[in-house]
Amino acid sequence: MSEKYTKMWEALGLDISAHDGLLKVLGQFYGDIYLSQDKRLKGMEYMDFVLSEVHGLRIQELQEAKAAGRKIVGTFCVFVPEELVWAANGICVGLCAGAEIGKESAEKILPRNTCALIKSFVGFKLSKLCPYIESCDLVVGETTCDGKKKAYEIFEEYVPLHVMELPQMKRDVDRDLFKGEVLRFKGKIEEITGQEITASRLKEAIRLINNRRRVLQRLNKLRAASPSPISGRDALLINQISFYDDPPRFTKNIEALCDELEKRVAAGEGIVQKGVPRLMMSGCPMAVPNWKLPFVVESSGAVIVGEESCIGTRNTRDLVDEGGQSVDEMIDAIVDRYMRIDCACFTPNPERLDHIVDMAKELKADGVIHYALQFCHPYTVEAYKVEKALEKANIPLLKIETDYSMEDVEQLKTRVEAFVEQVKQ
Ligand code: BJ8
Repeated sequence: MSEKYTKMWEALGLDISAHDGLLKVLGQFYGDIYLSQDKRLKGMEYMDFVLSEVHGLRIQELQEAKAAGRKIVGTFCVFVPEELVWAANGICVGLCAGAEIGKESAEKILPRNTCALIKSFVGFKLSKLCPYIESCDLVVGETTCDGKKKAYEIFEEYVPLHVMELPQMKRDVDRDLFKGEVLRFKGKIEEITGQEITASRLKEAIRLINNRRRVLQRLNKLRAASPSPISGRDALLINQISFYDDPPRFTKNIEALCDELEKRVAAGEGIVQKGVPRLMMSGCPMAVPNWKLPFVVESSGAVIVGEESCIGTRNTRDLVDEGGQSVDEMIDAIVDRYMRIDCACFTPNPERLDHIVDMAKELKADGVIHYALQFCHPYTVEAYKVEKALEKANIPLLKIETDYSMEDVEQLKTRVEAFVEQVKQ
């Protein structure tokens, strides 16, 4: 891919030699973790292709769209209502932040005890490694955790940034605050695109994004079968790619993959034997290429059957009601849908505990692994309540705190293997 796209990357201002290094590591990592799997679905070839072109073809598509006058909007949080971007003929891309490659640069301006996700997006920008950030006409931040909130104050020196204020609670007054912020975001999007968000365009955008959520819901239902018909790694990858691929093309390809899954489930075939321990992940989002823990889990004799995470069911569980006719009604429907997100940044956050327990039961999970990035206060602190809720439901839990480095892989493996043995009994 490298030579073919070098000119484009140079034009975007990337550090070409560091970027080549990143792609090389990513390719090796992908080969070891993904291509080495047995009994993979044919439909995963599309994902392999998309990932192999992650900084190539998709970026080229974005450049072509920009040349045709469309605007690119990058986000870091599932709280940003992307429907508004698509309704203004913009393109929304989730900026990934799942690698530690720019960590040293990030630590020059951020404290070392900042979570890996924040260091990653700052590091990618400072090290000139991410063609997505460089393609963005606008980056959207949000006041979720303190780490992100304060990092955006610095980040705005480097990118055109719009920060949405998000509530911390879910009272009527908080909904009003969020609605005000959604309207302010709508205004910003209309300003940068020069396009008015009309009722018909917004309706279409709501359907577009709902359809992508629907197909991921279908995938989640199918993978709940026993034996599990798809590896957790592959399902995570599909969720990760959903953040930056073209929505209609993605939806079409995942429908085809689900058709294949359906046949597998009907035939009683699995990616693993029946009886292999089924584990559910819960916690912080795992952005591309953060595949460390899923790989450790699935090479320790277990299979992952679901992710209670923003790169997982938190982003796909709820649809925007499609019944609204006017822009006002549709904005209300968007606000209602997004206010149901149960991020640990909320206080109190009992919905998340219920979701975890319900999901673990529905998936017939033998145990839950709570995954938190080091220094992430919302999730590490909330893990206490998660533990109590699962204890009450008699579901075993393993709490993991880690980052993006490979240094703790052996230690993680030992702990996960012991947990797998425990849930087998
Ligand atoms: S809605 S989970 S995507 S904020 S891991 S940066 S919380 S210190 S990512 Fe998130 Fe939106 Fe919530 Fe989802 Fe802070 Fe924690 Fe780091 Fe985090």
